[in-house]
Amino acid sequence: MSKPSKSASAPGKISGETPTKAPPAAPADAISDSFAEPQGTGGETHQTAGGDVAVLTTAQGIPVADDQNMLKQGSRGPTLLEDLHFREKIFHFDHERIPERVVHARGYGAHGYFELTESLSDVTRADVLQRVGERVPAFVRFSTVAGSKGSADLARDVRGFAVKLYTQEGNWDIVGNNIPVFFIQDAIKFPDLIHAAKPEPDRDFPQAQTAHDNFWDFISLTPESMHMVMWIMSDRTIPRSLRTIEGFGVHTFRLVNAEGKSTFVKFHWKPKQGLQSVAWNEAVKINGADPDFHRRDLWDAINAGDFPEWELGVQLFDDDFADSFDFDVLDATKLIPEELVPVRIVGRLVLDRVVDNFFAETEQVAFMTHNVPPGVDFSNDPLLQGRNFSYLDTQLKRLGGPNFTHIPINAPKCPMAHFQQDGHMAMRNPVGRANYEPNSWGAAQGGPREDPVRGFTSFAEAADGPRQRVRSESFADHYSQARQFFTSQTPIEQKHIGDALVFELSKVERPDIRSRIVSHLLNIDETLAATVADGLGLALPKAAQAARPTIMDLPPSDALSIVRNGPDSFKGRKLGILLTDGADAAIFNALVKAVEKEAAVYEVIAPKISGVTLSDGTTVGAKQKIDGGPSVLYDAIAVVASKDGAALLAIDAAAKDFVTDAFTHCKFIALTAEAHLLFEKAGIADDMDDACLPLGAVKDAANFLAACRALRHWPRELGVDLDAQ
Ligand code: HDD
Repeated sequence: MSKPSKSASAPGKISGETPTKAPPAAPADAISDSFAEPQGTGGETHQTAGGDVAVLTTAQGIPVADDQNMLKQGSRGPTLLEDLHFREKIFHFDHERIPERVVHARGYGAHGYFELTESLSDVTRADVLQRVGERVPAFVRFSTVAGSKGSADLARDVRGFAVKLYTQEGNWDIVGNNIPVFFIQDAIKFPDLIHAAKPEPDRDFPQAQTAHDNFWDFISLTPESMHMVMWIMSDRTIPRSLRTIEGFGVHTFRLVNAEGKSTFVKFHWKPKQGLQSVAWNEAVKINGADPDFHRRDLWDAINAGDFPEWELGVQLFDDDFADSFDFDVLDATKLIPEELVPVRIVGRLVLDRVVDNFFAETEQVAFMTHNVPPGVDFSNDPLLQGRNFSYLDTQLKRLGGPNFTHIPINAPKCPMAHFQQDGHMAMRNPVGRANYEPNSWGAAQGGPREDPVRGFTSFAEAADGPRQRVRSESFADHYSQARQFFTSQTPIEQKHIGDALVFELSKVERPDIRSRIVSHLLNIDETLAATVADGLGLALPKAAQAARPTIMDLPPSDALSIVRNGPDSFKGRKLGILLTDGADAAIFNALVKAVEKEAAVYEVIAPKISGVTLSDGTTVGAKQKIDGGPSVLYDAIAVVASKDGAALLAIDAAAKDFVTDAFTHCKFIALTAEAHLLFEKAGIADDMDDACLPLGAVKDAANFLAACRALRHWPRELGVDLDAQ
């Protein structure tokens, strides 16, 4: 039976519609309620068609008798213009799309909550940061930056990490990325950066990639981007999951307390799942095997009750620290190492509910950097100042009018009262005579009125100086923190940075652009520059002229490495079990038990999607047929095969790829003795190492899952990478 909508008891009214008598400050609950139940289309307000089934109607509520045929004169046409149902249906369909975001077009969102675990009442008056244990609703949208809405999830790209907290003092948006720095220092360069990164304008390719001339041309002429370049060439831009990325507010913001005292702050989201990325060769293959890899992973995890969680951390510092720091805290191409200013954990963000409707929530959500509650304020970072204009402006184009705050996902969940009115698609309309302030209509003094105590006040920073277009001298060091990032990486991570640079620059057609990048690398790390030059077959150029010499001895920071910040369990990770008919039932069952004990998940991959019959006669369903479930979709693999099953796998190209890819991507592998034949025929039997474990007895399953906690066996990589030989 179809679920009756809220409006079922009020015939003729679309669910979510605001009653005409609603006060100007419609209670937020009335709006958010429309998420609580699926939005009706009005159809269910009519009597049913022969029982329980709701009658199909037009958007005007007119019952429809035939949804299969247009209205025609005779049986073979012509078609008649008076066909109101056809015209309305096609009219609406023709207008279903809204412009995709100019950046961060591909994204995926989920609902949850933020809970305060440590009060910041000493440094801010923001209500949401006062009382430990209190929760506010949250919505998070993760995204890639350069690709269009239909691009693949594993593009090498920065990930957006935009958080909307529905506080009692209005919406607070922390619109961040999974990288704590940015390409540019001044917002006026943003259109240039994005034009250069997006597909080239004459040919409209490449899609969702920075591996092309325009991007590297711009970068090579923009030395301030070098720190960010180190981050985007690291594995941070090919995360294993949206659940395994960090988030950063990037800019220096302010917290302001009740006395008007300001403290600088940088925001961090730290994943409880630990940091994890995939290998580049793996990312390329995931994009083909499952372009929705990240969104599916988030959807599946939340629906399975494995709710991803992040800690909110703050780095707090004052003017004295800012003055003593080697770099300008207003420069978004710099970070503050955690060793200098520790990250204080003050809250947790949990995502526990997927959306009901992608368009209504994830597509229409509007994040704006200027959405901050009283007690949070901006710094003079020129990138942040520019963003504060751009985000409001872009919503007008994207969402079609000034009333986008009436869309439930964007509506605050606290009381609202103002005199903004009319405009396209006004859903929340004031009643009564007064639409201006001050007025003397109504009870009391005819509110709503300002509140100088509770209301938002800007930090009273004094500013002076001539009006000019300049870049501050204090922003001039472009290489020191790039070097610090590089020296903070483990050897395998350093290797991946070199590999990524060689890959990207090998897609650049103009040798002078390649060479210009290497000239910048020389100011960062000479070995890296030499590796990249060698990988490109390029003579080492002269180092780029630097506005400031590189500080060579900034101390490495462990917090900047992914490998050093991984999880200590296999929880939430996925084991792929390649299973054949006649496979040992005891071993399969032991594997499943060990997976469940580790709070991990598994999928069965089989020669046929109908599944397999095990040695004891039990049948097991398959999630994937072998060529639809390549090993790149799994964190570790096990091959549980019978003798006959292994013989069949050994002549199957997809099965051979399954094990060679897993091996190349440094994954942990478990296999029964019979399955060895597959590894022989795949050509990897002789190279098998400590991370390839036997499944000879039931107890081996638990040992294998324990080994998987290390996630990858990186020492293997040098053995299989041609470049490294
Ligand atoms: Fe931006 C979207 C993050 C610089 C202009 N940005 C957007 C989103 C994220 C970021 C996560 C997607 C929000 C969503 O899911 O809807 N942007 C950043 C970060 C930056 C940054 C971390 C640097 C620290 N952005 C930046 C600058 C400008 C913009 C300098 C312009 C002056 N960004 C936009 C935008 C977008 C956007 C055009 C496109 C869609 C939207 O805003 O709502 O306004």
